[in-house]
Amino acid sequence: VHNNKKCYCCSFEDYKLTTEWLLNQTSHRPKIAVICGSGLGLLAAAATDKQTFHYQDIPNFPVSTVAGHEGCLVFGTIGGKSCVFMQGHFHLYEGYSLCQVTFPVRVFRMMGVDTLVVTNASGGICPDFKVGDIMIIKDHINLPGFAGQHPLCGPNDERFGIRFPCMSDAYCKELRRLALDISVELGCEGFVREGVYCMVSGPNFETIAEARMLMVLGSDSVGMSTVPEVTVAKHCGLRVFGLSLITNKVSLDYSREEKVNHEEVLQISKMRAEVLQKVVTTLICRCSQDQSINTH
Ligand SMILES: *[C@@H]1O[C@H](CO)[C@@H](O)[C@H](O)[C@H]1NC(C)=O
Ligand SMILES: CC(=O)N[C@H]1CO[C@H](CO)[C@@H](O)[C@@H]1O
Repeated sequence: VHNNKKCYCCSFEDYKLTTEWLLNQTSHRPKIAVICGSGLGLLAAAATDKQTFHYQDIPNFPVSTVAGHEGCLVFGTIGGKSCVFMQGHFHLYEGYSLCQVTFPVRVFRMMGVDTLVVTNASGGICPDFKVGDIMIIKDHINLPGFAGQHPLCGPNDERFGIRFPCMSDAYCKELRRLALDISVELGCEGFVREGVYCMVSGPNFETIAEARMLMVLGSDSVGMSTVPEVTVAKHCGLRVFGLSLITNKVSLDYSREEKVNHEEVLQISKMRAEVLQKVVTTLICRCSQDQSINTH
């Protein structure tokens, strides 16, 4: 019974009700949805004509339990494009089911969104990465998924997508290229990288042995979120673009006493978070809404 609930807690009607409710409350008809990672709330600040909904007021929406993590859905316009921003998202380690974690993604799809932008913070595993680097997510490793913690477990609802979705092109190549072009124009290509994001459930950080394993598996960075949302987005046909801010270096070496200057780390993260937000807003302004770019 427990397993059933975990895998199949939201029906099509649940998503539909939430979608209808939101469309009734706002005249925005967003094509782009942005999941704002921690410290990246400014993404929504760049928008005009804003309309904000607290998660607790939206029917069926999961509510953030963490104190000081207020959740809001913000509708707004950037560069003439209607967008919706999620400020505050849900993690497996907080005890949410994967169905709750990914609930907003299907609602976005039903509202008419065609592009999902995910942003987050992660720990750098690739030895070349430095704190403050911005990683364009090229691909991911769904480690919890390997162990059956997968958002698409359970009966498949064909109205959202097919039973066995392809994941080999989860992160849109055109948008990745556009982001690289934008980073050159903004003069920040020196700290913009591309890499593979690996998801772990958390909440503890990796042991050294685990971190070494993740490196051997081909991970460039590690974090505790994002992959379930991307998986569900790809399943229902959304185009996905992801950026991850490297906020720390994962320890890979027993002999090294990492002396981290936390002050410095916080400062550089804050500075680079602003650059990341600039890249995303420019990308939103520039990206083509033509779905045909997605069909190769
Ligand atoms: C949306 O508005 C329509 C028309 O006013 C109403 O019939 C419907 O019940 C509303 N739906 C929700 C979920 O609020
Ligand atoms: C670091 C990481 O992997 N995940 C972060 C993603 O963003 C949320 C907040 O939006 C943080 O709480 C997570 O720690």
